[in-house]
Amino acid sequence: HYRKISALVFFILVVCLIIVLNTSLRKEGVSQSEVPSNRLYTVEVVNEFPHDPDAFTQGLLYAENDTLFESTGMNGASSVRKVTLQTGKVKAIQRMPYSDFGEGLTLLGDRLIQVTWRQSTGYIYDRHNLSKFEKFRHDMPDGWGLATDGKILYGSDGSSTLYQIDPQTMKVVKKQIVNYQGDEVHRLNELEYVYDEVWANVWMTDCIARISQTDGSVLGWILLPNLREGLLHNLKKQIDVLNGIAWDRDGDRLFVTGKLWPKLYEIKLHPLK
Ligand code: DDQ
Ligand code: CA
Repeated sequence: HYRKISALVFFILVVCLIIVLNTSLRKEGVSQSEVPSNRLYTVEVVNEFPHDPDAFTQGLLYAENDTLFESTGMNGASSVRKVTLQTGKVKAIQRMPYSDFGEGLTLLGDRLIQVTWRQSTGYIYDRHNLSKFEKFRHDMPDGWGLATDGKILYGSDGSSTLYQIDPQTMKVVKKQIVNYQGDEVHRLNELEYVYDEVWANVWMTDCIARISQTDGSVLGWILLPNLREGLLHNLKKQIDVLNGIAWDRDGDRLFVTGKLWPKLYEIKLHPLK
């Protein structure tokens, strides 16, 4: 009799254990799918400002006091410039020689660092008067985007690789393959370090990828086709692709523009439901 009861108790215990395990596993499954990863965002334009329609924007960043720094491309039209946000007026400019095609730009301390297209070279300028400090070589195969978290430089070269570069030696110290749910994301272009993530324009798309700097995975996509389409609607002139992300960390303001776009936009993100 005693044996029968203990067998019954054992049986009930096992059933309880199975139920508990089962529900906790299922819970884990549910909460996993509720994690807001791989999210899509649309944008709301909260402000628009004039932008030089002849600027083939390749690098953009916000410094302070409503001042932006911008790098422009095309041989013969490449430059580094200091721009007033509200008016789009160029306050200072350093033109580049015809042989140089300006690309990514970032600011580290007083050093404004720019890479060039197809030459594995770059320049460092004084942020105050844009005078040239030095020319350097880096070991990315090509120069497209540049950004910084204040310590390390992040670089792109048009492939799916996100480079981490030591700002003292300009040597690549780490490489990550940027991927969205396991698939490589190619053509990474202009970069910005935002909210401890690396944001990248994907060349020839109206999308910005929000990349985890820890593992290179894409955490979300910002969809902005309405900006270029809106511009095209009202314009007679040709414009090129969306390119250029700047973040005002103190004011938490986000700015985007494009190559040859007559406007620069301040945007807010909204998760796509
Ligand atoms: N990039 O921004 C994708 C890195 C470069 C875009 C260049 C497009 C214009 C090509 C003009 C060729 C003149 C040498
Ligand atoms: Ca940028």
